[in-house]
Amino acid sequence: MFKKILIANRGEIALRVIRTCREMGIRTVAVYSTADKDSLHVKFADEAVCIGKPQSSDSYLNIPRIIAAAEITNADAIHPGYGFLAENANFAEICQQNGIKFIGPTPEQIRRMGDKMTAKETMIAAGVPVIPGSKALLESLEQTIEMANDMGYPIILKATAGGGGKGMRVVWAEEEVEKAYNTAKAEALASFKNDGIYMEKFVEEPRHIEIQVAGDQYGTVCHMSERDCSIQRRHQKLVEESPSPFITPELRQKMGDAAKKAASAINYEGVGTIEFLVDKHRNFYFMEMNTRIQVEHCVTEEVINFDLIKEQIKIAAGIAISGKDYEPVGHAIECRINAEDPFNDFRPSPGKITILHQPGGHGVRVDSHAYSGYTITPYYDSMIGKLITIARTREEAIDTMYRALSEYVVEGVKTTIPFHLQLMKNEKFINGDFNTKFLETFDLEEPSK
Ligand code: MV4
Repeated sequence: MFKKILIANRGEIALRVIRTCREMGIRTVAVYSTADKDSLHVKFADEAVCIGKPQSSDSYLNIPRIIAAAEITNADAIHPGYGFLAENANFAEICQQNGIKFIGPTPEQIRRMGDKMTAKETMIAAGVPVIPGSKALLESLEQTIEMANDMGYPIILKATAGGGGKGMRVVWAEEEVEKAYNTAKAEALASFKNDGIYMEKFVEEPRHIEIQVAGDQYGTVCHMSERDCSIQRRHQKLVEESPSPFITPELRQKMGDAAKKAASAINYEGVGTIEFLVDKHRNFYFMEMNTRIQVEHCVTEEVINFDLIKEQIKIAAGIAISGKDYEPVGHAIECRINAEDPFNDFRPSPGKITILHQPGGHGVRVDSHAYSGYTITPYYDSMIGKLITIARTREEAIDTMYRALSEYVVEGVKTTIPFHLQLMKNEKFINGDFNTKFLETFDLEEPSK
């Protein structure tokens, strides 16, 4: 087992990894930017190394400085968390070249899934259902128009280097193809230095349902059920839950089997997530694979009663997994508590948290790096914490969430708490009647003055 793990991240996920390392008797090294010198991950780690100025490119994205920090502290592994370098194949490769174990998949596996057209081709070959569309990157405007006319509208153009919504264009009629083709390509080039785009039939009002998987170094894979992440706003998830209110045991087994096929196809090692789009007829299609631990991993942990960070570390250390799949027991919901103003277009609201009281009690988990006096800086994401509730039924998990949200006190910055309070009382949400377009028409009631 590793003796010392460096965490190449910050915030709640750095703290989350430190907690599991403590339980496993593994020493920890925090790295931090000057903006984070008072952060809890710095205080809770056994050692801490300042790696630069606040800007991510000077600190959490600076590969030479992170490798240097690992070398001077003698760390034998690096946990990348999520975001930053978590899906950077070059970083994983540089760790490898320096004799430091990257806790995650191999550089080849990251690359294979990072290019969306390649990932899709891999899934077709493995027999995983994908959204009907072009079999390769689009070659010209003429070819694109012809293909779109054959396929029938609406269609969607996507950047192969994209993911998470960037470089996407929906096209409803032939007259719009040219503009969409040109702007999608230009946006892809500007964002990713890669203008490759492909076409799919546009699935209207889908759900975003993802399956958590794990694979070890010996080819064994398992699935750990689904998370429903349909409650999003501009590709930012706000609420996630497991199990999905839309999924039947039969569909769970089918999607779980497809997810395992996907992971097996690349001999995936580590924990990962297969994202599916699910249409209103419960047809499901592979969308992307995330080759990292995700923000919302906690809801899965709570319904399968299992530490996914511990599993990542064990897999990286070469320990075999059992191969049995995990069924959800009870229901878990996560609300992301961000320093954003829900009454002002969710605009970031950085600043000092003057008073913080986090909820507790039966069925409540809070993963947060914040404390009274902590400052949310404008340099990184605006998450203050994740509030997770666990109960025997979805109804009870919603009731517990409403109660816990009501106890949450954050003063000094605006937060998403008022939004979540209203969502927990929304009839459609309560009935499980929602899809990825839900928040576009959600009527947030202004607070009474
Ligand atoms: C789609 C789609 C409909 N049809 N593909 C958004 C992010 C990227 N991962 C893929 N996305 C979508 N791809 C087809 N063929 C709708 C979306 C989409 C979406 C997907 C999941 C969650 C929220 C979303 C919000 C808008 C669009």
